[in-house]
Amino acid sequence: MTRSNRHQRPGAGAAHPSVHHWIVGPGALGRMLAMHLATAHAPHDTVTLVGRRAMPGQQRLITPHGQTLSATLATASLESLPAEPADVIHLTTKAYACEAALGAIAERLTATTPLVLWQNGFDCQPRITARHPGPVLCATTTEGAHVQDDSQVTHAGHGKTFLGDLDGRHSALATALAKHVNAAGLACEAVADIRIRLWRKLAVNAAINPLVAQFQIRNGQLRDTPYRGMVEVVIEELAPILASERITPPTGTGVQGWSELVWEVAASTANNRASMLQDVLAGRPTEHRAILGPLLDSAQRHGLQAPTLSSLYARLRELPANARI
Ligand code: KPL
Repeated sequence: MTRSNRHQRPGAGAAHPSVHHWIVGPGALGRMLAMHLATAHAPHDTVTLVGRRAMPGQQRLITPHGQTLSATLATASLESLPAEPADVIHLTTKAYACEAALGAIAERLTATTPLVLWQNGFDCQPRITARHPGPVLCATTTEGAHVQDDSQVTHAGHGKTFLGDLDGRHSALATALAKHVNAAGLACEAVADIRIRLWRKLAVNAAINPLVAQFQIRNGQLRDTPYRGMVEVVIEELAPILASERITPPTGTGVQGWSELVWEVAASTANNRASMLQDVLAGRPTEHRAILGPLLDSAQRHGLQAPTLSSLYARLRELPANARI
């Protein structure tokens, strides 16, 4: 891996600035991103992978074509942060761990350090955008990855990443950073409507994740009886809440538009174990607060009924760590 001393904030003017990325959160997404940025041929970005504990530097990525990519990454822990400052910090933790991770690196943030939030849902993103003095970008991705062990991650399938900021002030930075992610081999586009895109993914996650976690089934099985009807009930509750947030489905309108999107994702990820199911099976906390919380808060603000979403939320909240549903 080439290390350049021409570190520069992306979007700061140079034709091909080399950027030092800190990736905080060495789960499947974080390590998949780190491996791509570290092994890309151009630009010669550098990467440090930061976790609660330092991960092994020698990492492997199994590509969607079954090849094994190996690289030695710089790694660090939250207790012993990298000496070299970050040009950009990617937070790739689970949604519920994001703000604690940010707190742990607070002393190393400057008023201009760009943050990229890769979390599911729509919970920490507006709070961090309001609080961090520097630019905050949000990312939403359909890249599929899962952890094998501390040294190996499988990149199950290529998807697409969208990047943008919630207050519309950092589009040049989003465009510059999208170039780095593209150059690293991950399709990425800077967009002006990231809020809509985050909510759309939240809608899909809300319709799929709690049910597959509860019944311990793969996404595609939701198309079968009796699960299909349960998904449709969730979609009927989601649609008016999303409309009250002025979030439209990508095609069609209302219940029919959201239904099309959800069934399209259930079909294209039919063989997947959704992230929430993986969390439940591994005894980890789930992202129910980030995914269902904003919908329930919005329903309450707008006087809408959401009994099914409330009971899915309550069931996931009650789940003790290390217990299965
Ligand atoms: O994003 C996902 C997840 O697992 O969290 C879906 C779209 C449900 C794919 O599995």
